[in-house]
Amino acid sequence: MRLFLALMPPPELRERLGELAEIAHARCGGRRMPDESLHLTLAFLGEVEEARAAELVEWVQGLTIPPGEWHLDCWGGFRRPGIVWVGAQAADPALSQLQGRLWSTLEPLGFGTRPTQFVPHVTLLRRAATLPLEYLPPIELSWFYNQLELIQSITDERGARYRRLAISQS
Ligand code: 2AM
Repeated sequence: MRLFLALMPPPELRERLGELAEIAHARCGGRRMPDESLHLTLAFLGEVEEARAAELVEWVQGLTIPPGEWHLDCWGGFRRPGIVWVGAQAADPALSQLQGRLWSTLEPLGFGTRPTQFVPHVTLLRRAATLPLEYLPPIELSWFYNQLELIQSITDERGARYRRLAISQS
């Protein structure tokens, strides 16, 4: 099964991100991420066997993460897959530390490979036709988090949908 670790936005922020996705979609086209799928990926694990996924569930359920606040203040794009995202201009030391700490456990256990770069972002659109990011409105949002989730990505003919397998301690 295809798994990743992510922060899920609290309801009010999810709604706000959904509105931004709507605005971006009107400008850029492409496929808008459904509100319920909006997230910040901390670690993409790829395909994991079911037995090993059970280990991850147990690990995540016992995990406590330091609470934090992430400030979102910019639009961004990954040109090739036409991804439009929102994120932060400045690096966020707390998020980088959290991501690093997760990979320090995951990598030795053989769960995927630590990426060379970590650009925290929330994908709002995929396969956008154009990326006229300069025409999109300014962003000033705060994301308070204190838990992370282990998510399964299930792909069918309608695209990918996400299922929570585990959540860390609050
Ligand atoms: P994205 O938001 O930039 O597309 C579930 O698929 C999550 O894992 C998505 O948030 C996606 O990031 C990320 N993801 C998917 N495939 C990936 C890959 N090969 N490497 C790193 N992250 C990936």
